[in-house]
Amino acid sequence: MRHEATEEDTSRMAATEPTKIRNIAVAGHRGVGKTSLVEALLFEAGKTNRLGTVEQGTTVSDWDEHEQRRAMSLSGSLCHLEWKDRKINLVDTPGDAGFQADTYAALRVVEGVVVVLSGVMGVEVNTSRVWQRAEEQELSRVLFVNMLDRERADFFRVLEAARRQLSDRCVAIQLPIGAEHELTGVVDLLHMCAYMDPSGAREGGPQPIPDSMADVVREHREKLLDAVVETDEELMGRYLEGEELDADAVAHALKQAVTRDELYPVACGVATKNLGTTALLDLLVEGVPSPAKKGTTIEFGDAKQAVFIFKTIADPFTGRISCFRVLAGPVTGDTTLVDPRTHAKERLGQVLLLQGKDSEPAEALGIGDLGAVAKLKDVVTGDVLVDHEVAVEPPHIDFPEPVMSFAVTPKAKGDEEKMATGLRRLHEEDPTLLLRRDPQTGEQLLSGISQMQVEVAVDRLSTRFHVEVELHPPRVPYKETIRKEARARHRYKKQTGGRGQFGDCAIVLEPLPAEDGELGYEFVDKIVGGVISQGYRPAVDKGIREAMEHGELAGAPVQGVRVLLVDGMEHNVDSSEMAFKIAGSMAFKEAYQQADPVLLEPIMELEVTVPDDTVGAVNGDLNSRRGRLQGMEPAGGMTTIKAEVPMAEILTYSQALTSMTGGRGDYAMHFLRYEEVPTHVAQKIIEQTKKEREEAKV
Ligand SMILES: Nc1nc2c(ncn2[C@@H]2O[C@H](COP(=O)(O)OP(=O)(O)OP(=O)(O)O)[C@@H](O)[C@H]2O)c(=O)[nH]1
Ligand SMILES: [Mg+2]
Repeated sequence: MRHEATEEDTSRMAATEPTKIRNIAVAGHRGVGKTSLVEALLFEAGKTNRLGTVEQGTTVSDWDEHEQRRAMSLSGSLCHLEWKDRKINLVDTPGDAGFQADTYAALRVVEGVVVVLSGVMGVEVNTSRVWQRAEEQELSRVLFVNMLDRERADFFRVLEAARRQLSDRCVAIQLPIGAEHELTGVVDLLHMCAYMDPSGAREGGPQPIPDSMADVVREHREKLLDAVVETDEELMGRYLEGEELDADAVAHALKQAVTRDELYPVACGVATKNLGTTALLDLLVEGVPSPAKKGTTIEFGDAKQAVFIFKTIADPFTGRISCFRVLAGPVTGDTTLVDPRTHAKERLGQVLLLQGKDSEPAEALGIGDLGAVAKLKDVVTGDVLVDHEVAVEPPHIDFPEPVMSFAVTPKAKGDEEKMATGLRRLHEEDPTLLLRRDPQTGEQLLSGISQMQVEVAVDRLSTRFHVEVELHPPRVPYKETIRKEARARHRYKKQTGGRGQFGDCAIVLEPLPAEDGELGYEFVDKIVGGVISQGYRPAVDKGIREAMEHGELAGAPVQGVRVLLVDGMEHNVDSSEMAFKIAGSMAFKEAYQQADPVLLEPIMELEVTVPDDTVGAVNGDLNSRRGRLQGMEPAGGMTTIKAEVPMAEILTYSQALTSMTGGRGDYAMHFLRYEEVPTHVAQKIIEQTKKEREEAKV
């Protein structure tokens, strides 16, 4: 259910009315000019006095030092501007696959998305992903074909690609005048005017459309009108009667169509020259719904005040900053809300408006508005805060799963706690960055979506938390199991003076088939006639479990075993739990050797998306990594390859993929099942373990 704002909600405070707000995420593939576009929009609207650049690290939204060093966005950035009496909140999102957590969270708090495309590359992997997400959230979308000044840029080719690959309801609302280095301006097909290239200055206001454009403008204006009137019966009637439709009437119908996701207008320009921003801003105001029109799907029960936290910035000095959307309000400073997740009261000291890293205090924020607040106690991204406790289900933000892990160690001994604290703070900022201890290997594992994401975390640990750490490939969590039945009997006996030790047990090992893909363990007590008394039998089980923690082949845990305790003997003075535990453990080790033990390894399902011309190389490489091809799906110049690959072979896949595809490849993987390691590979692992054990002994 979408909650719609009513007038009464907003009349109490000097907050911006929901009808006058536009919440827009700027999203798309990596490096298509999203940050540059946000910079240009802020500049055109008079929020800044100069057009910053990504190269020089002077943009409003890439304010973080690591973003500036890498010349790319690493997290979402909240900005706002005023245009034609409307407040436009912009969330600049990162395009890199490793940093999509913020992008996905941002899509929960906006009504509209400006999907930015490169005029050269067109629809790319992350363009489609973002599109898909926006589709799921039923968000209104506007496309912006950027970089039209670049060599080989072609607006019409990209328009066709978008119509083919994203939706056939994409329709041009602007056209470029000229192309590549001869691009001189853009035409606004809605208001039938032109804007000439301001070369980085403010745009100079509407101009007449050059005569040379007459034919192509007529053709595309007709397509636009056809598309718009098709969604509006009344307008269709007037149009068919030959009436000249004015821009307001068309804009009104367009907004309705964009609101209902029936049309996706395609705008264009050059972000770094500030070309196309006036027409785009007009379109955001006139063509994209406000929170009053579209509202939110996030639940807040009957709360009179409610906010949804969509982003957390962790700073060691200023503390935690939480960005939120007002669900019910207005919300002012000095308000106390409650977090139903923790039941804790959270006091909102000062409500802030963010402009990249800068903030200014706001008196009140109304329904639908986006803002921030500092120093909340236990709030995490995804929480809903309300004025009184209501049972609400916090929205599920379907963050991507971490796919790669690195073992992480501090360079200086004793820095373990500092490292863990820093990583916990970074996890608050980016929920897809996880630190956990591998129960099997004991290593601290830092997991994320891409290697770069993990490396950025390491850089941030150094600059923000002053801990230097090292990354290592993690150990593969091997397992061991048995292939056949075996039996053994062990008598543990020490009877030299005083009270001795005596435990004796006979066991049978059997392979235990996996249940739902999980290998288990079962202990079956088959003792008859009480040859071992009841009290000692669990000790045998315990001894066996301990022995199974480190199998004899490669020290990996043993699973998939059923143990039958079939016989034994006890001594009425010398028997003890300890003696039976040792006997159980020894009997297991003896039987295990004869039960045809094998090594198991995790198999991952891998999905690699690469440019068509690299498919051969990528497949060949997967083959050499013991990969098994499951299928290939080409779409729009890219092919998605599905394969099953042993985890051990893709621990360092990202470097290989980058070099094979020139950085244009992308992959994701998840755990599938355990499989037996082929003998020749297993042999090497077993020998390696042996060597390590011997070295450890010396
Ligand atoms: N020629 C040209 N270059 C552009 C244009 N827009 C952006 N660039 C350049 O392209 C590069 C990437 O621009 P960004 O604005 O960082 O792109 P982004 O989409 O924000 O990138 P990520 O946030 O890392 O995904 C920078 O070097 C920009 O200067 C454009 O319209 N024309
Ligand atoms: Mg960016």
